[in-house]
Amino acid sequence: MSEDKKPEVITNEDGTEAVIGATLDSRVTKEYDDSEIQVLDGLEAVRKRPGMYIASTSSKGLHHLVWEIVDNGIDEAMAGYADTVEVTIDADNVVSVEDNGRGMPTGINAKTGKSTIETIYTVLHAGGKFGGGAYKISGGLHGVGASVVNALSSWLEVSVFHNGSVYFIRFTDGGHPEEPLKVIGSCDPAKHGSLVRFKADPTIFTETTVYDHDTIRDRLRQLAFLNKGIHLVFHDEREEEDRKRHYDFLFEGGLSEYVTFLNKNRTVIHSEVVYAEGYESDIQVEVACQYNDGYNPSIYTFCNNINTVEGGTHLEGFNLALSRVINKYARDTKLLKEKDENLTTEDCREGITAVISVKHPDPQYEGQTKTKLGNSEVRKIVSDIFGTQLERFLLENPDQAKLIFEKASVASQARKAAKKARELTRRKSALEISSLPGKLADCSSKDAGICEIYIVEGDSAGGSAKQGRDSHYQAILPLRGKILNVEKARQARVFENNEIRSMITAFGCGILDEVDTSKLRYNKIVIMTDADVDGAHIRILLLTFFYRYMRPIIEQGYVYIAQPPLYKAQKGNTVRYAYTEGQMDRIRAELGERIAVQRYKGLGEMNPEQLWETTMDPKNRTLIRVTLDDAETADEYFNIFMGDEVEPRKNYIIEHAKFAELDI
Ligand code: 28F
Repeated sequence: MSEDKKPEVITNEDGTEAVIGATLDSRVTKEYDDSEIQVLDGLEAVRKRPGMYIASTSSKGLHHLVWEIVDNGIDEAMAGYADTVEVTIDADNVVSVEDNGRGMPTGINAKTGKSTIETIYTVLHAGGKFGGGAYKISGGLHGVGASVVNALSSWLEVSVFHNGSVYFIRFTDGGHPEEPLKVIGSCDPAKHGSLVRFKADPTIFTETTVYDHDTIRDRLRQLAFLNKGIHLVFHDEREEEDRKRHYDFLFEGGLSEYVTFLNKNRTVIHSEVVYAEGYESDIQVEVACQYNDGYNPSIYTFCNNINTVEGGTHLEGFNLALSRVINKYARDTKLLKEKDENLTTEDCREGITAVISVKHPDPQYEGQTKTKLGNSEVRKIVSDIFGTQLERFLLENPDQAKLIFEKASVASQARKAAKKARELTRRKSALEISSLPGKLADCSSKDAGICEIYIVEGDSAGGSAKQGRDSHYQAILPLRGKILNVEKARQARVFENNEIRSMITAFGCGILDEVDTSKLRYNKIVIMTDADVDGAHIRILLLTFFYRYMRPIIEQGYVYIAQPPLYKAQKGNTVRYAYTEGQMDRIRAELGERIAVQRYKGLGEMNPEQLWETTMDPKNRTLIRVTLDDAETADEYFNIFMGDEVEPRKNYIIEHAKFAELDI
């Protein structure tokens, strides 16, 4: 880590200059004036079609409300005017967000004739992001504006603390002000900032208005890592036993601490985190990385605090610098001999944990989910700033440099071996139909749009599934015993594994960077395992394989988990199945005492008809779709479950006793 390093101007190879070891001062020189707001539209449209503004009205959309208001506080903090953003969730799921910034402007807006605050909260797209001028850098992808939050709230209150006065306005029923903004009292003249409280409208968020503690905690912690020096405080005032519910996240080390956090359950191969920061033009860059003994890279990229899951030019700049600098260092120090080939980027990324964050005044996003950074100038800026500081790290820490080189060098040898193994697999799959695995009971339809494949644990359950299925569109692939833990195996071994080869050929979509989901032979890939700990383990092994080798099939929602029943209850001719303990209790209450209850220990105990009826028949079955909201969380799960460290795994299972129902 760079301790007390002085900022310094470096000259890049092409003569351009960058400042390293310093944070860009992103204050704007121009003062905001109350006329700078564009007036576009009213809030009714938002209530009519909330989906157009917040993507969904499910739990995800509900959390968007919080992110929007938090982002506004963070913007004020990023601009250098606030150092704390505090989030509180009250017992009744009322959210409060407060910052200690300048306080929103309390004057009158020339165009609307109303207070700026009323304008910001009632006019669609009114705000610095669209009006321009208030902030150089603005976080948040949605940028839907505070007015959308207001529109979708039963009530919302804004308080501003400024020059000893408390300004206040309250909106009800989707954004109608009760009264204009007014001073309602006085406060300590030293106090300044903005406070927003709101209650999500349950008639809009019909699924739930209950916030998820972990989701909010994780995002606030992430924001604290991404914005060093800013406190992100979280109070969850809702009742919950045995749980710590207050957090104050503050990371002076920024991304350096983020990488340490991400590597906490891993074995690192060198002691210090490589850290780089600097800026060029108006673009701020921060990068940290450290290698562990694993085989997969875990690289997270951000632009303006948004997780750019599809990568982009900042990631490209990082990749370029990483291999360029490591190869140059290895050549200069004769670790790489003249006859040796260069290490590839992939070699240099094996086992790396890295976080890349850029802050850009005018980000352009591309890609399917608009989470790929497109600004081309960023590539070189990241490459220059990270490259310079990585090179220094290697020169100043020769012992660690050697460990890093050796890691990449072993990866390079393994890559060459893996290539041979992959070519074998590929040749096999090129033979198409004839090479489909022998164990696969394929379906007769070739229409991928209706076809499903059940991955079933064990031959006996596989037998029942084969007999019970609708063979027109349901294929069965039985797996024997536990499958390989790909988290602990190199590619070469992964591709030698028979169960894994079977899946690759059966699915037909390819692997790694060659995955093409349009070639999938099935529209649903269903994991069907016993409802016990072993079943859960096999499931997580399968998901780990999909996550590491076929991530798009998870991202695009092709993977499902079947839910076999836990109990069969019978009274006379009435047969009922229970999939949870709670359901069983209800069935007991309904059918009364004299009932025969069978507890299923495994799928194998069900006859083919029962298995069809309870778990495979689209009319009755429940499939859980596996989703991947947040790669970091998923990565953490897979690492905890599949990594070497036993303690975190134990703790995790204790903490999440119901992990069998985990919806990753
Ligand atoms: C709890 C959420 O929303 N904090 C905010 C400010 C400060 C200013 C501002 C906000 C200009 C054009 C909008 C103050 N003084 N926390 C927050 N703190 N907005 S939001 O300006 C309003 C923008 O449209 C502010 C001087 N300049 C800006």
